[in-house]
Amino acid sequence: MRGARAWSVPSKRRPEAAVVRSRTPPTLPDSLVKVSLALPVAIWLVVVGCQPSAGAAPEIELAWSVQPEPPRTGPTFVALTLTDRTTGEPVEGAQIRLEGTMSHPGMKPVLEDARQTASGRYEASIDLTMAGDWILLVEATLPDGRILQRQKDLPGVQTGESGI
Ligand SMILES: [Cu+2]
Repeated sequence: MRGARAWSVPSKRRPEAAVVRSRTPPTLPDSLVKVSLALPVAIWLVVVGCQPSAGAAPEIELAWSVQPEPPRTGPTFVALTLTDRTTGEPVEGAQIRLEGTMSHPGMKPVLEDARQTASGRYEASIDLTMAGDWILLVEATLPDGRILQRQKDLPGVQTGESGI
């Protein structure tokens, strides 16, 4: 008899505990749930939103274009200009590195250095090795040592003439 009782106690408790657990989330006020979800998102937006300008030379304007437009797989010409917004002067002597990458795992990024071809003008050729959505990252080390980073999306790159 004792053995039977010992067995019956846990088997009786278990369903109760399960019911209590399943009831707990809906008893939270809806507004509280919304706040608890919205707050981390808001903090993340502030942190991420601040990143590009923090130490990234916000007064330096980077303009760039790619050829062909729209871009296709194969060699892609990238022209960049750096301008100081406060003076309107071109920024000479920057070291610019381009990184082409895609959002899927296992993708090897393509790295290229740009060379200065005129005052504040830089050029590079980057090989877009696959069709799909590319992201071009530009990292420019300015003459004063600050590092400027910008990103350009190249979505939907189509297969070019070389048929890659
Ligand atoms: Cu890829």
